[in-house]
Amino acid sequence: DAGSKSGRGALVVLEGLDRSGKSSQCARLLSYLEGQGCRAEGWRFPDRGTCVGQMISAYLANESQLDDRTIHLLFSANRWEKRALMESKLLGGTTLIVDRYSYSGVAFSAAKGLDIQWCKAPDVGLIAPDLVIYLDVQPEKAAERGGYGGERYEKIEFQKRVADHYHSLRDSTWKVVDGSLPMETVEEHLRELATNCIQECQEKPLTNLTW
Ligand code: Z5A
Ligand code: MG
Repeated sequence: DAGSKSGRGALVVLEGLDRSGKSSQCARLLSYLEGQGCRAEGWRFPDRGTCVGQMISAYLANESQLDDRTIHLLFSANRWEKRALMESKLLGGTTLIVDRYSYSGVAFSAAKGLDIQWCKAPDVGLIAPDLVIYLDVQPEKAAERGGYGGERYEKIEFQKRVADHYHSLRDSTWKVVDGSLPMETVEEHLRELATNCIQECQEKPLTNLTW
């Protein structure tokens, strides 16, 4: 059938500091890919729609208090509860454009002072992305953008520590894009990166995250 002939879908993750433009770019990339006739879905983490996601959402809105390790494990559990569906979508030929993933999990918790190896451990065995696009924006620049300051973590000093940890997580699947460029320019870069990735990984097996 057409699905197996065209191979598996790609797992494309967008990462970056708060207000770096991830959600805007995910939406633009998704509509571009759909317009090209590519089967694609937009996902995001945290997925606030599940029971675990609702606990995370309350925590982020400062409506509940949770120990740092507890919330870390909830963020990871929120990815694990979507793993089986993620795998079947990818194998069925659907490309997933994912707004934040395990790198957010590690970078934010490590920025609070938790041990980085401890932070990585619960995500070992999740599906490894084919491409991680990091939208690089200075924390000061990001803070000038709309909507900043509402939720927990939206403080410049904290964001700087998050940026340092993101830096230490970069591997061969990462592409860094200057997120301070105009939205349309960023969008052009992402189209090219995603299109190449989707073509290249069609025949590659899925792999698991090992860090
Ligand atoms: N978190 C965690 O701790 N552990 C985990 O495992 C995970 C997450 C998965 C909520 O995430 C929090 O959870 C987050 C990390 C933590 N920390 N905080 N706070 P979230 O994904 O739900 O966060 P969000 O509320 O969706 O927003 P965001 O990610 O911070 O923003 P964004 O998606 O990167 O940016 P945007 O909404 O697309 O754009 C922001 C504004 O900038 C908007 O007004 C745009 O019009 C503008 N913008 C965007 N691009 C540009 C350019 N190129 N030029 C000028 N202006 C622009
Ligand atoms: Mg967002």
